[in-house]
Amino acid sequence: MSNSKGALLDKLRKAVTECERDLSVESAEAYVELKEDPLEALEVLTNTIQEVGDGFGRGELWLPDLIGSADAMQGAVAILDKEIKAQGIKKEVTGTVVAGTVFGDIHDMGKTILTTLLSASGFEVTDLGVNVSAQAFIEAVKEHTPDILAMSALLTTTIAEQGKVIDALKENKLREGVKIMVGGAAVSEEFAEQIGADGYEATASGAVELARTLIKRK
Ligand code: B12
Repeated sequence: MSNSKGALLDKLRKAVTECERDLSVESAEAYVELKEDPLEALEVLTNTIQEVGDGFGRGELWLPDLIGSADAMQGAVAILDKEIKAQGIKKEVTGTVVAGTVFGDIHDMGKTILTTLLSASGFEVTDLGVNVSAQAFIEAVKEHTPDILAMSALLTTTIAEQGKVIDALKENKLREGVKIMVGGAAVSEEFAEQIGADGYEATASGAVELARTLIKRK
């Protein structure tokens, strides 16, 4: 197979579907060497892992398939992330963000793509990682006084945590000082409004635009 852009995107698709981490890493490296847009490759990877997730949801695939596909995807994401960060290195700081995936949830990739794009767009980001308790979010808001708090949740059983964090911020009299954006596959615009977040976006690039808008409203 050639190493044209189209062929590499096909290889990335195949690598995630067939749980081939080495192929994923090699293809991402070759893609970056071509100087093609890393966001396009991330979009292909995201769509492919979602298809894998749908197969799992329908009972056609098993947890080891999900783990293998996620592992393969992470190999490529790390390389594309590095490239995006390198491209955004000289940007001025436009605002500060504390981000994390909520308690009970270990889904990492969407949150990591989000923090990478925010960093590349000039935001100073503190990434708290995954499975972040409401208390840990509160401590981080106290410590870093960010412009924006960004929370990710992928499970219908963990989205309520986002509301809990907002309530805890109110109890600690910290809510007024910070804009809150929420996202992740299980979250919707309607849910975001219901819990009193300041914004929701379905994609990480949309989230960067949202972050810029929220900063202007501060
Ligand atoms: C990969 C994956 C895993 C991997 C995660 C690996 C890792 N290190 O992240 C592993 C195998 C560990 C895993 C585990 C589980 N998973 Co899972 N997983 C997925 C899968 C296939 C893809 C998620 C992903 O990474 N997508 C790619 C990223 C780039 O997309 P994203 O996260 O949605 O993020 C994008 C946007 O949402 C947005 N975004 C993300 N965060 C934020 C935040 C803000 C503020 C904003 C504005 C935007 C934003 O930007 C991102 C880029 O555009 C999804 C399927 C799906 N459709 O989402 C299932 C899925 C989420 N998992 C599911 C399940 C059930 C589980 C398990 C419970 C399985 C089990 N029986 O153990 C466990 C739960 C573990 C836990 N406690 O968290 C279900 C959830 C069902 C539900 N309704 O709750 C799904 C939907 C699969 C399915 N169809 O059944 N999973």
